[in-house]
Amino acid sequence: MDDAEPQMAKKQKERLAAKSAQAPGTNQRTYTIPDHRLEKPSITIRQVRKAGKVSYEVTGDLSATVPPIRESRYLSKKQCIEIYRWMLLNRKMETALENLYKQGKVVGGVYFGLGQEACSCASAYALHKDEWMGPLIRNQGSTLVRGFSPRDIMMQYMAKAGSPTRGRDASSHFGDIKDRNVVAPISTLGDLLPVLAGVALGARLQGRNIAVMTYIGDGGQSTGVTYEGLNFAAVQDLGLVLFVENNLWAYSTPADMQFRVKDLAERAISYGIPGVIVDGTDACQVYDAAHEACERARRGQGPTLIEAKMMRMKGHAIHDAADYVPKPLFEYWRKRDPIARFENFLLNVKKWLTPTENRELIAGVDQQLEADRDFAVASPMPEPESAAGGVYCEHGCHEIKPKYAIPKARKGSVASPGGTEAAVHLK
Ligand SMILES: Cc1ncc(C[n+]2csc(CCOP(=O)(O)OP(=O)(O)O)c2C)c(N)n1
Ligand SMILES: [Mg+2]
Repeated sequence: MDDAEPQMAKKQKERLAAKSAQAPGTNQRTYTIPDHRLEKPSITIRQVRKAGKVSYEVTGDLSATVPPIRESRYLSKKQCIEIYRWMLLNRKMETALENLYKQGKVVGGVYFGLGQEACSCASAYALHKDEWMGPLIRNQGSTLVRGFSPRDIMMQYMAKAGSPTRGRDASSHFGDIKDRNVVAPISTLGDLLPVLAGVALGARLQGRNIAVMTYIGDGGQSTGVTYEGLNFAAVQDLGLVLFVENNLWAYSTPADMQFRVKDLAERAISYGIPGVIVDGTDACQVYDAAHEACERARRGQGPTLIEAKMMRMKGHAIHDAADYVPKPLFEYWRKRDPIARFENFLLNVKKWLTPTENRELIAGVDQQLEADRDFAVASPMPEPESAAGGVYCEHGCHEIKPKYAIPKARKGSVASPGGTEAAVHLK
Protein backbone atom coordinates (compact mmCIF):
# COMPACT_ATOMS: atom_id res chain seq x y z
CA MET A 1 0.00 0.00 0.00
CA ASP A 2 1.58 3.30 -0.99
CA ASP A 3 1.31 6.60 0.95
CA ALA A 4 -1.23 8.12 -1.42
CA GLU A 5 -3.97 5.63 -0.52
CA PRO A 6 -4.80 6.72 3.07
CA GLN A 7 -4.63 10.32 1.78
CA MET A 8 -7.21 9.55 -0.93
CA ALA A 9 -9.45 7.69 1.51
CA LYS A 10 -9.31 10.67 3.86
CA LYS A 11 -10.25 13.08 1.05
CA GLN A 12 -13.13 10.79 0.00
CA LYS A 13 -14.39 10.69 3.59
CA GLU A 14 -14.25 14.51 3.82
CA ARG A 15 -16.16 14.86 0.53
CA LEU A 16 -18.86 12.46 1.75
CA ALA A 17 -19.15 14.31 5.07
CA ALA A 18 -19.48 17.65 3.25
CA LYS A 19 -22.14 16.15 0.95
CA SER A 20 -24.21 14.74 3.80
CA ALA A 21 -24.00 18.11 5.59
CA GLN A 22 -25.69 19.68 2.55
CA ALA A 23 -28.36 17.01 2.11
CA PRO A 24 -31.78 18.29 3.09
CA GLY A 25 -33.36 16.47 5.98
CA THR A 26 -30.06 15.57 7.61
CA ASN A 27 -28.30 18.43 9.30
CA GLN A 28 -29.42 21.26 7.06
CA ARG A 29 -32.21 23.41 8.46
CA THR A 30 -34.81 25.09 6.35
CA TYR A 31 -37.08 28.00 7.24
CA THR A 32 -40.14 29.38 5.56
CA ILE A 33 -40.95 33.03 5.01
CA PRO A 34 -44.38 33.35 3.37
CA ASP A 35 -44.33 35.98 0.63
CA HIS A 36 -47.84 37.13 -0.31
CA ARG A 37 -46.84 39.54 -3.04
CA LEU A 38 -48.20 39.10 -6.53
CA GLU A 39 -45.10 40.78 -7.91
CA LYS A 40 -41.53 40.45 -6.73
CA PRO A 41 -39.68 43.43 -8.19
CA SER A 42 -36.13 42.68 -9.28
CA ILE A 43 -34.66 46.14 -8.87
CA THR A 44 -31.28 47.12 -7.47
CA ILE A 45 -30.09 50.54 -6.40
CA ARG A 46 -26.36 51.04 -6.68
CA GLN A 47 -24.17 53.90 -5.55
CA VAL A 48 -21.92 55.37 -8.23
CA ARG A 49 -19.12 57.88 -7.83
CA LYS A 50 -18.21 59.99 -10.82
CA ALA A 51 -15.68 62.81 -10.51
CA GLY A 52 -16.11 62.74 -6.73
CA LYS A 53 -19.90 63.07 -6.98
CA VAL A 54 -22.11 60.41 -5.43
CA SER A 55 -25.33 59.37 -7.14
CA TYR A 56 -27.57 56.32 -7.35
CA GLU A 57 -28.36 54.13 -10.33
CA VAL A 58 -31.28 51.78 -10.61
CA THR A 59 -31.09 48.52 -12.55
CA GLY A 60 -33.69 45.82 -13.17
CA ASP A 61 -37.01 45.37 -14.92
CA LEU A 62 -38.76 48.71 -14.57
CA SER A 63 -41.35 47.95 -17.25
CA ALA A 64 -43.00 45.03 -15.41
CA THR A 65 -46.80 44.81 -15.44
CA VAL A 66 -48.49 46.39 -12.43
CA PRO A 67 -49.86 43.65 -10.15
CA PRO A 68 -53.54 43.47 -9.21
CA ILE A 69 -54.77 43.75 -5.61
CA ARG A 70 -54.83 40.34 -3.90
CA GLU A 71 -58.33 39.56 -2.65
CA SER A 72 -58.51 39.54 1.16
CA ARG A 73 -59.25 36.33 3.02
CA TYR A 74 -60.98 38.29 5.79
CA LEU A 75 -62.21 41.74 4.71
CA SER A 76 -65.85 42.35 3.82
CA LYS A 77 -67.03 44.84 1.21
CA LYS A 78 -67.88 47.37 3.94
CA GLN A 79 -64.47 47.02 5.59
CA CYS A 80 -62.62 47.41 2.27
CA ILE A 81 -64.52 50.63 1.55
CA GLU A 82 -63.77 51.90 5.07
CA ILE A 83 -60.03 51.26 4.62
CA TYR A 84 -60.14 52.96 1.21
CA ARG A 85 -61.73 56.02 2.86
CA TRP A 86 -59.02 56.11 5.55
CA MET A 87 -56.35 55.97 2.86
CA LEU A 88 -57.94 58.86 0.99
CA LEU A 89 -58.22 60.88 4.19
CA ASN A 90 -54.57 60.11 4.97
CA ARG A 91 -53.36 61.28 1.56
CA LYS A 92 -55.58 64.33 1.24
CA MET A 93 -54.78 65.44 4.77
CA GLU A 94 -51.07 65.35 3.91
CA THR A 95 -51.71 67.43 0.78
CA ALA A 96 -53.56 69.95 2.98
CA LEU A 97 -50.60 69.95 5.41
CA GLU A 98 -48.18 70.60 2.56
CA ASN A 99 -50.29 73.61 1.52
CA LEU A 100 -50.44 74.90 5.10
CA TYR A 101 -46.65 74.60 5.27
CA LYS A 102 -46.28 76.57 2.02
CA GLN A 103 -48.56 79.23 3.48
CA GLY A 104 -46.17 79.56 6.42
CA LYS A 105 -48.73 78.24 8.90
CA VAL A 106 -46.78 75.15 10.02
CA VAL A 107 -44.22 75.46 12.81
CA GLY A 108 -41.34 73.11 11.94
CA GLY A 109 -41.36 70.45 9.20
CA VAL A 110 -43.90 68.03 7.79
CA TYR A 111 -43.41 64.30 7.29
CA PHE A 112 -45.29 62.43 4.60
CA GLY A 113 -46.41 58.84 4.13
CA LEU A 114 -47.16 59.27 0.42
CA GLY A 115 -47.27 55.81 -1.16
CA GLN A 116 -47.49 54.14 2.26
CA GLU A 117 -51.18 54.77 3.03
CA ALA A 118 -52.18 51.12 2.57
CA CYS A 119 -49.56 50.04 5.08
CA SER A 120 -50.52 52.60 7.73
CA CYS A 121 -54.31 52.37 7.41
CA ALA A 122 -54.88 48.67 6.76
CA SER A 123 -52.48 47.63 9.55
CA ALA A 124 -54.07 49.87 12.20
CA TYR A 125 -57.50 48.69 11.04
CA ALA A 126 -56.63 45.16 12.24
CA LEU A 127 -56.30 46.24 15.88
CA HIS A 128 -59.20 46.10 18.32
CA LYS A 129 -60.24 49.34 19.98
CA ASP A 130 -58.81 48.36 23.38
CA GLU A 131 -55.45 47.25 21.91
CA TRP A 132 -52.39 49.44 21.47
CA MET A 133 -50.36 51.07 18.76
CA GLY A 134 -47.11 53.02 18.58
CA PRO A 135 -46.94 54.85 15.23
CA LEU A 136 -43.91 56.51 13.65
CA ILE A 137 -43.95 59.95 12.03
CA ARG A 138 -44.93 58.55 8.62
CA ASN A 139 -47.91 56.63 10.07
CA GLN A 140 -50.37 59.50 10.13
CA GLY A 141 -52.90 57.16 8.52
CA SER A 142 -52.56 54.77 11.49
CA THR A 143 -53.11 57.72 13.85
CA LEU A 144 -56.32 58.63 11.99
CA VAL A 145 -57.59 55.05 12.17
CA ARG A 146 -56.90 55.03 15.93
CA GLY A 147 -59.28 57.96 16.34
CA PHE A 148 -57.33 61.21 16.02
CA SER A 149 -59.00 63.61 13.61
CA PRO A 150 -57.30 65.53 10.79
CA ARG A 151 -57.90 68.70 12.82
CA ASP A 152 -55.88 67.23 15.73
CA ILE A 153 -52.97 66.49 13.40
CA MET A 154 -53.19 69.86 11.61
CA MET A 155 -53.35 71.76 14.90
CA GLN A 156 -50.38 69.77 16.15
CA TYR A 157 -48.28 70.77 13.13
CA MET A 158 -49.33 74.39 13.65
CA ALA A 159 -48.57 74.13 17.43
CA LYS A 160 -52.05 75.38 18.32
CA ALA A 161 -53.39 75.56 21.85
CA GLY A 162 -56.07 72.97 21.05
CA SER A 163 -53.59 70.43 19.60
CA PRO A 164 -52.95 67.12 21.38
CA THR A 165 -49.78 68.52 23.01
CA ARG A 166 -51.29 72.00 23.44
CA GLY A 167 -48.54 73.54 21.34
CA ARG A 168 -45.65 71.86 23.17
CA ASP A 169 -44.50 69.94 20.11
CA ALA A 170 -44.75 70.99 16.49
CA SER A 171 -44.55 67.60 14.85
CA SER A 172 -46.10 64.18 15.37
CA HIS A 173 -44.94 63.38 18.90
CA PHE A 174 -48.30 62.89 20.46
CA GLY A 175 -50.32 59.97 21.69
CA ASP A 176 -53.22 59.19 23.97
CA ILE A 177 -52.84 56.67 26.74
CA LYS A 178 -56.31 57.34 28.11
CA ASP A 179 -58.82 56.67 25.32
CA ARG A 180 -57.19 55.82 22.02
CA ASN A 181 -54.35 53.65 23.36
CA VAL A 182 -51.71 55.33 21.19
CA VAL A 183 -48.12 55.60 22.40
CA ALA A 184 -46.52 58.79 21.04
CA PRO A 185 -43.90 58.28 18.31
CA ILE A 186 -40.35 58.18 19.66
CA SER A 187 -37.78 59.74 17.34
CA THR A 188 -34.90 57.59 18.57
CA LEU A 189 -35.47 54.84 16.07
CA GLY A 190 -36.33 51.46 17.54
CA ASP A 191 -37.25 52.73 21.00
CA LEU A 192 -40.95 52.12 20.40
CA LEU A 193 -40.36 48.36 20.32
CA PRO A 194 -39.46 47.80 23.98
CA VAL A 195 -42.13 50.30 25.03
CA LEU A 196 -44.84 48.42 23.13
CA ALA A 197 -43.45 45.09 24.36
CA GLY A 198 -43.82 46.55 27.86
CA VAL A 199 -47.44 47.47 27.12
CA ALA A 200 -48.13 43.85 26.10
CA LEU A 201 -46.36 42.61 29.23
CA GLY A 202 -48.42 45.00 31.36
CA ALA A 203 -51.64 43.70 29.80
CA ARG A 204 -50.57 40.11 30.43
CA LEU A 205 -49.88 40.91 34.10
CA GLN A 206 -53.47 42.17 34.15
CA GLY A 207 -54.70 38.88 32.74
CA ARG A 208 -55.01 39.75 29.05
CA ASN A 209 -53.05 38.82 25.95
CA ILE A 210 -53.47 41.72 23.55
CA ALA A 211 -52.03 42.71 20.20
CA VAL A 212 -49.73 45.73 20.25
CA MET A 213 -48.55 47.15 16.94
CA THR A 214 -45.61 49.29 15.98
CA TYR A 215 -43.49 50.15 12.98
CA ILE A 216 -39.82 50.47 12.10
CA GLY A 217 -38.20 51.53 8.82
CA ASP A 218 -35.61 49.74 6.71
CA GLY A 219 -33.07 52.10 8.26
CA GLY A 220 -34.35 52.05 11.83
CA GLN A 221 -34.38 48.26 11.97
CA SER A 222 -30.57 48.36 12.08
CA THR A 223 -30.54 49.86 15.58
CA GLY A 224 -29.59 47.80 18.61
CA VAL A 225 -32.75 48.60 20.51
CA THR A 226 -34.84 47.11 17.68
CA TYR A 227 -33.10 43.81 18.33
CA GLU A 228 -33.44 44.13 22.11
CA GLY A 229 -37.13 45.03 21.99
CA LEU A 230 -38.12 42.31 19.55
CA ASN A 231 -35.97 39.68 21.21
CA PHE A 232 -37.55 40.50 24.58
CA ALA A 233 -41.03 40.20 23.05
CA ALA A 234 -40.01 36.89 21.44
CA VAL A 235 -38.72 35.22 24.61
CA GLN A 236 -41.72 36.45 26.60
CA ASP A 237 -44.26 35.51 23.87
CA LEU A 238 -45.59 39.06 23.91
CA GLY A 239 -48.10 40.02 21.23
CA LEU A 240 -45.96 42.55 19.38
CA VAL A 241 -46.91 42.99 15.73
CA LEU A 242 -43.97 44.68 14.06
CA PHE A 243 -44.31 46.22 10.64
CA VAL A 244 -40.92 46.68 9.05
CA GLU A 245 -41.71 49.37 6.53
CA ASN A 246 -39.18 48.77 3.79
CA ASN A 247 -39.70 51.88 1.69
CA LEU A 248 -36.27 51.50 0.05
CA TRP A 249 -34.74 54.63 1.59
CA ALA A 250 -33.52 55.72 5.00
CA TYR A 251 -33.06 59.41 4.44
CA SER A 252 -30.63 59.27 1.46
CA THR A 253 -29.34 55.74 2.11
CA PRO A 254 -30.85 53.13 -0.22
CA ALA A 255 -31.98 49.84 1.31
CA ASP A 256 -29.31 48.01 -0.72
CA MET A 257 -26.66 49.84 1.32
CA GLN A 258 -28.42 49.26 4.64
CA PHE A 259 -28.53 45.45 4.89
CA ARG A 260 -27.22 42.35 3.14
CA VAL A 261 -30.17 39.97 3.64
CA LYS A 262 -32.44 39.60 0.62
CA ASP A 263 -35.59 40.36 2.60
CA LEU A 264 -35.83 41.98 6.02
CA ALA A 265 -38.47 39.40 6.98
CA GLU A 266 -35.58 36.89 7.13
CA ARG A 267 -34.50 38.63 10.33
CA ALA A 268 -37.50 36.95 12.01
CA ILE A 269 -35.64 33.62 11.80
CA SER A 270 -32.95 34.89 14.12
CA TYR A 271 -35.55 35.92 16.71
CA GLY A 272 -37.34 32.57 16.44
CA ILE A 273 -40.63 34.19 15.40
CA PRO A 274 -42.74 34.11 12.21
CA GLY A 275 -41.76 36.48 9.42
CA VAL A 276 -44.02 37.44 6.52
CA ILE A 277 -43.58 39.54 3.38
CA VAL A 278 -46.39 41.63 1.94
CA ASP A 279 -46.75 44.20 -0.78
CA GLY A 280 -47.08 47.35 1.31
CA THR A 281 -49.05 49.04 -1.47
CA ASP A 282 -51.81 46.40 -1.29
CA ALA A 283 -54.26 47.12 1.53
CA CYS A 284 -55.71 43.59 1.46
CA GLN A 285 -52.32 41.91 1.86
CA VAL A 286 -51.37 44.31 4.65
CA TYR A 287 -54.64 43.74 6.49
CA ASP A 288 -54.55 39.95 6.17
CA ALA A 289 -51.00 39.70 7.53
CA ALA A 290 -51.80 42.17 10.34
CA HIS A 291 -55.00 40.32 11.24
CA GLU A 292 -53.24 36.94 11.41
CA ALA A 293 -50.43 38.43 13.51
CA CYS A 294 -52.95 40.09 15.87
CA GLU A 295 -54.85 36.83 16.28
CA ARG A 296 -51.59 35.06 17.11
CA ALA A 297 -50.84 37.78 19.65
CA ARG A 298 -54.30 37.41 21.22
CA ARG A 299 -53.70 33.67 21.60
CA GLY A 300 -50.55 34.49 23.58
CA GLN A 301 -48.27 32.98 20.92
CA GLY A 302 -45.91 35.92 20.65
CA PRO A 303 -44.69 38.46 18.11
CA THR A 304 -44.71 38.51 14.31
CA LEU A 305 -42.48 40.46 11.97
CA ILE A 306 -44.20 41.68 8.81
CA GLU A 307 -42.05 43.23 6.12
CA ALA A 308 -44.11 45.60 3.98
CA LYS A 309 -42.33 46.45 0.75
CA MET A 310 -43.13 49.76 -0.88
CA MET A 311 -41.49 53.09 -1.73
CA ARG A 312 -41.17 56.42 0.06
CA MET A 313 -42.69 58.65 -2.62
CA LYS A 314 -41.38 61.94 -1.24
CA GLY A 315 -38.24 63.11 0.49
CA HIS A 316 -37.50 62.34 4.12
CA ALA A 317 -39.53 65.41 5.12
CA ILE A 318 -40.75 68.53 3.40
CA HIS A 319 -37.28 70.11 3.34
CA ASP A 320 -35.84 67.18 1.34
CA ALA A 321 -36.47 67.26 -2.43
CA ALA A 322 -35.14 63.67 -2.76
CA ASP A 323 -32.97 64.60 -5.76
CA TYR A 324 -30.80 61.58 -4.98
CA VAL A 325 -33.62 59.15 -5.88
CA PRO A 326 -33.37 57.98 -9.51
CA LYS A 327 -36.43 59.30 -11.38
CA PRO A 328 -37.30 55.93 -13.02
CA LEU A 329 -37.76 54.48 -9.53
CA PHE A 330 -40.44 57.05 -8.75
CA GLU A 331 -42.13 56.32 -12.08
CA TYR A 332 -42.10 52.58 -11.38
CA TRP A 333 -43.74 52.96 -7.97
CA ARG A 334 -46.14 55.71 -9.07
CA LYS A 335 -47.76 53.07 -11.28
CA ARG A 336 -48.18 50.95 -8.13
CA ASP A 337 -50.04 53.67 -6.27
CA PRO A 338 -51.90 52.06 -3.34
CA ILE A 339 -54.98 54.27 -3.60
CA ALA A 340 -55.42 54.21 -7.39
CA ARG A 341 -55.07 50.41 -7.41
CA PHE A 342 -57.46 49.91 -4.50
CA GLU A 343 -59.95 52.25 -6.15
CA ASN A 344 -59.73 50.22 -9.36
CA PHE A 345 -60.21 47.01 -7.31
CA LEU A 346 -63.35 48.36 -5.64
CA LEU A 347 -64.87 49.94 -8.74
CA ASN A 348 -63.89 47.69 -11.61
CA VAL A 349 -62.84 44.33 -10.18
CA LYS A 350 -65.28 43.79 -7.28
CA LYS A 351 -67.83 46.40 -8.40
CA TRP A 352 -68.39 47.24 -4.74
CA LEU A 353 -68.49 50.97 -5.48
CA THR A 354 -70.24 52.69 -8.39
CA PRO A 355 -68.53 55.75 -9.90
CA THR A 356 -71.24 57.94 -8.31
CA GLU A 357 -70.72 56.39 -4.86
CA ASN A 358 -66.99 56.88 -5.27
CA ARG A 359 -67.42 60.55 -6.20
CA GLU A 360 -69.65 61.03 -3.15
CA LEU A 361 -67.14 59.31 -0.88
CA ILE A 362 -64.31 61.51 -2.19
CA ALA A 363 -66.46 64.64 -1.82
CA GLY A 364 -67.22 63.63 1.79
CA VAL A 365 -63.50 63.33 2.54
CA ASP A 366 -62.84 66.74 0.94
CA GLN A 367 -65.63 68.33 2.97
CA GLN A 368 -64.35 66.86 6.23
CA LEU A 369 -60.83 68.08 5.49
CA GLU A 370 -61.98 71.55 4.56
CA ALA A 371 -63.94 71.89 7.80
CA ASP A 372 -61.03 70.52 9.86
CA ARG A 373 -58.50 72.77 8.12
CA ASP A 374 -60.64 75.89 8.67
CA PHE A 375 -61.13 74.95 12.32
CA ALA A 376 -57.39 74.33 12.81
CA VAL A 377 -56.34 77.57 11.08
CA ALA A 378 -58.85 79.65 13.07
CA SER A 379 -57.95 78.09 16.43
CA PRO A 380 -55.69 80.11 18.78
CA MET A 381 -52.02 79.67 19.62
CA PRO A 382 -51.24 78.85 23.26
CA GLU A 383 -51.06 81.74 25.74
CA PRO A 384 -47.37 82.63 26.25
CA GLU A 385 -47.70 82.46 30.02
CA SER A 386 -48.82 78.82 29.76
CA ALA A 387 -45.46 77.79 28.24
CA ALA A 388 -43.87 76.71 31.50
CA GLY A 389 -46.62 74.20 32.31
CA GLY A 390 -47.65 70.91 30.80
CA VAL A 391 -44.19 69.90 29.65
CA TYR A 392 -43.27 67.53 32.44
CA CYS A 393 -45.69 65.51 34.53
CA GLU A 394 -47.08 67.58 37.32
CA HIS A 395 -48.65 66.27 40.45
CA GLY A 396 -52.07 64.88 39.55
CA CYS A 397 -51.75 65.68 35.83
CA HIS A 398 -52.79 62.19 34.91
CA GLU A 399 -53.62 59.02 36.67
CA ILE A 400 -51.75 55.82 35.82
CA LYS A 401 -53.95 52.86 36.50
CA PRO A 402 -54.33 49.32 35.12
CA LYS A 403 -56.43 49.26 31.94
CA TYR A 404 -57.69 45.72 32.05
CA ALA A 405 -57.64 44.45 35.64
CA ILE A 406 -55.74 44.77 38.90
CA PRO A 407 -52.76 42.39 38.69
CA LYS A 408 -52.91 39.64 41.25
CA ALA A 409 -49.73 39.19 43.29
CA ARG A 410 -49.21 35.93 45.13
CA LYS A 411 -47.87 36.21 48.62
CA GLY A 412 -44.16 35.58 48.65
CA SER A 413 -43.86 35.66 44.83
CA VAL A 414 -41.96 38.95 44.84
CA ALA A 415 -39.25 40.37 47.05
CA SER A 416 -40.59 39.99 50.55
CA PRO A 417 -41.72 43.17 52.26
CA GLY A 418 -38.88 44.61 54.20
CA GLY A 419 -36.24 43.14 51.87
CA THR A 420 -35.13 45.59 49.16
CA GLU A 421 -34.53 44.56 45.57
CA ALA A 422 -30.82 45.24 46.03
CA ALA A 423 -30.78 42.82 48.95
CA VAL A 424 -32.41 40.15 46.75
CA HIS A 425 -29.72 40.61 44.12
CA LEU A 426 -26.98 40.27 46.72
CA LYS A 427 -28.29 36.98 48.08
C1 LIG B 1 -31.33 55.96 16.67
C2 LIG B 1 -31.52 57.01 15.61
N1 LIG B 1 -30.55 57.20 14.69
C3 LIG B 1 -30.69 58.14 13.73
C4 LIG B 1 -31.81 58.91 13.69
C5 LIG B 1 -31.95 60.02 12.64
N2 LIG B 1 -32.94 59.61 11.63
C6 LIG B 1 -34.22 60.00 11.73
S1 LIG B 1 -35.18 59.34 10.52
C7 LIG B 1 -33.85 58.55 9.82
C8 LIG B 1 -34.04 57.69 8.61
C9 LIG B 1 -35.00 56.59 8.90
O1 LIG B 1 -35.15 55.76 7.81
P1 LIG B 1 -36.10 54.52 7.89
O2 LIG B 1 -35.93 53.83 9.18
O3 LIG B 1 -35.91 53.73 6.67
O4 LIG B 1 -37.56 55.18 7.93
P2 LIG B 1 -38.27 56.08 6.80
O5 LIG B 1 -37.89 57.49 7.07
O6 LIG B 1 -37.83 55.59 5.49
O7 LIG B 1 -39.73 55.86 7.02
C10 LIG B 1 -32.70 58.79 10.55
C11 LIG B 1 -31.39 58.23 10.21
C12 LIG B 1 -32.79 58.72 14.70
N3 LIG B 1 -33.90 59.44 14.72
N4 LIG B 1 -32.62 57.76 15.62
MG1 LIG C 1 -37.04 53.74 4.95
